[in-house]
Amino acid sequence: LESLPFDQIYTYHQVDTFLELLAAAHPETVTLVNAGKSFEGRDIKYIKISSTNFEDTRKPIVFMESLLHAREWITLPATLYAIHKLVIDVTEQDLVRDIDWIILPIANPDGYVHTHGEFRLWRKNRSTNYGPLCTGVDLNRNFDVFWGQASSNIACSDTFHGAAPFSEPETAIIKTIYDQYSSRIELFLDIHSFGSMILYGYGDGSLPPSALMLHLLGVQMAQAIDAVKMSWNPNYVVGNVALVLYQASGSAGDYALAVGVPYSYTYELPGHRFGIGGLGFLVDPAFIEQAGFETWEGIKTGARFVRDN
Ligand code: ING
Ligand code: ZN
Repeated sequence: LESLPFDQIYTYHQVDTFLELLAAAHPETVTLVNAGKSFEGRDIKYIKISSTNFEDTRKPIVFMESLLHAREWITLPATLYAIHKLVIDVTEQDLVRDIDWIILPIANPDGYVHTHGEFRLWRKNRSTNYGPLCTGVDLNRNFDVFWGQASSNIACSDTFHGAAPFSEPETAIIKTIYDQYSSRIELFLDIHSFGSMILYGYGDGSLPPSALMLHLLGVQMAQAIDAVKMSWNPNYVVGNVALVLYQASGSAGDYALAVGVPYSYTYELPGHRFGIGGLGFLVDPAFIEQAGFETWEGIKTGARFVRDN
């Protein structure tokens, strides 16, 4: 299991085992970090990929994360594909030599486990701190940026923002990554689905001073993906999240911008080819490897851009 076939969706435990074996087999480049526990007590682990065994502060860090939303299954193999290309089948040496990578494949393990069997379309975490009736906080509304302004204060809502910024262990863990590395993180990619979009902040529709550059790199990443995408999928749409999609506060992507990460994007990978409505979250096994392959084109483009600029 040190290398994964790309035609299936892996469980939390399979991914956990994969990461352990990967780190053991590649001690010179991969460090596995157990960053803390989810609400239900599962380990939240990320890997750091680096060609040096010390913190080379001259190197940029690319930080990417997936499954902040439990039902967005296609995002996991896309992230595992990137890990595969950075550790196992390294065809682009420069990406490992010049850049350090922090990759968190399962940001919301409790929610993800819940989608296997219990409730396939679950989105939030599994916090039971908000009364007996409704479970879960939308982790992509729980970050400390415009918190509570464009999200729900109703626990039953799918966009419930929680009691306070970083009230949830899953988001607090991501915050600690920023606290540790924010000055070196040049690119943050939060991988979601679905919609074939590359979105940037802010979620209230206001534009950061870097908006033109954010858009420029967004378009370059989108073009790289579109060049190899399935013909039946639409071209990626690039833009400010509130203008392209809807207003949203407290997101991971906005938080990255707010703490000074210059390039921060939320990818919305393509939905199921025949899925309408919520069925867009379902995964076509025939598309899994393609999703990884095409998304990797966007990731590479972003990584090289922040290295070279
Ligand atoms: N979409 C994102 C969501 O959290 C988003 C859209 C992107 C919101 C960036 C805020 C910032 O609702 C999905 N599919 O989760
Ligand atoms: Zn999402």
